[in-house]
Amino acid sequence: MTRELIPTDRPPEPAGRKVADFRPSLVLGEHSLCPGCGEPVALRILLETLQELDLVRKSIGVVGHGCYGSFVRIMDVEVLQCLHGRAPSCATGIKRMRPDVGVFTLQGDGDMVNEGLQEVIHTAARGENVTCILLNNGVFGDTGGQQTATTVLGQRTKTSIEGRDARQHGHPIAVADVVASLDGVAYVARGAVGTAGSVMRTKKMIRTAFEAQLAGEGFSLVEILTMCPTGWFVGAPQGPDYMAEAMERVYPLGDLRSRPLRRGDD
Ligand SMILES: Cc1ncc(C[n+]2csc(CCOP(=O)(O)OP(=O)(O)O)c2C)c(N)n1
Ligand code: SF4
Ligand SMILES: [Mg+2]
Repeated sequence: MTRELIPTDRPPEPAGRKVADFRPSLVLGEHSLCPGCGEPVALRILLETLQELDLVRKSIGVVGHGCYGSFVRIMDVEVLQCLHGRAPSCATGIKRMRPDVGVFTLQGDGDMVNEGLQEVIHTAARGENVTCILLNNGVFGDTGGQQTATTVLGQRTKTSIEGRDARQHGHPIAVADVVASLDGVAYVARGAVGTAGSVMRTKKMIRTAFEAQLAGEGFSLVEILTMCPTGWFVGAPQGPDYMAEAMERVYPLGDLRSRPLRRGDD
């Protein structure tokens, strides 16, 4: 088959923007995360939201321990890193001392749902006016891909190589659903970063969570499903499909608790 070529009378223009130009302006250097990892995408939409809400110099982040910790030294926002799982308690203290700033946590599933489950539940039940961001990839990525409390049944991990089995390992904990059931909670949602559409919807969720905090409505949580091809034993290009088939079935996307309607909202 012969291909018809489109005639041109001049050499191509150089690209208006190169891939490197798309780095968010609040990221000052290189990170060390794997190709195909979903965490940098989640970080990007979080940072863009801070910029869009004019919160960059009026916010403090509390970061847990996980692969996303690679961003602590290169994110141009105020952050502190606390003990594994303890971010919601540190955020509580900061917000009570500085109610004028936006306070958020950045935690993985191992950090929030294993090491620090009681922290997030109590912080939510107290209705602390902070925003927690959970990056859920179903593994302890940073330490080699071990099973966490959110690993779905049948999922292979370094410590459940035959797949998670409910009789041996118990059932996964859907922490966002638990938190959404508590009084004192203003907004809970679950998004993902596997497709362009889900990235945009998740960014809107992050914005809604911060808006709830700025309006003083109480606790907000956004869970973000993120690809971890390294920990899932799949190639980087297969990450989004694996996530949709294995995780989104168990953790459906969408709002789990909507902000209360206020006068003039509808
Ligand atoms: C008290 C304590 N236990 C264990 C560790 C080791 N550790 C550091 S990062 C990490 C994995 C975190 O996994 P997750 O929160 O899911 O983040 P991910 O790396 O998957 O993004 C663990 C277990 C630690 N630093 N402190
Ligand atoms: S191990 Fe997983 S979570 Fe960690 S950087 Fe690699 S892909 Fe991302
Ligand atoms: Mg994890």
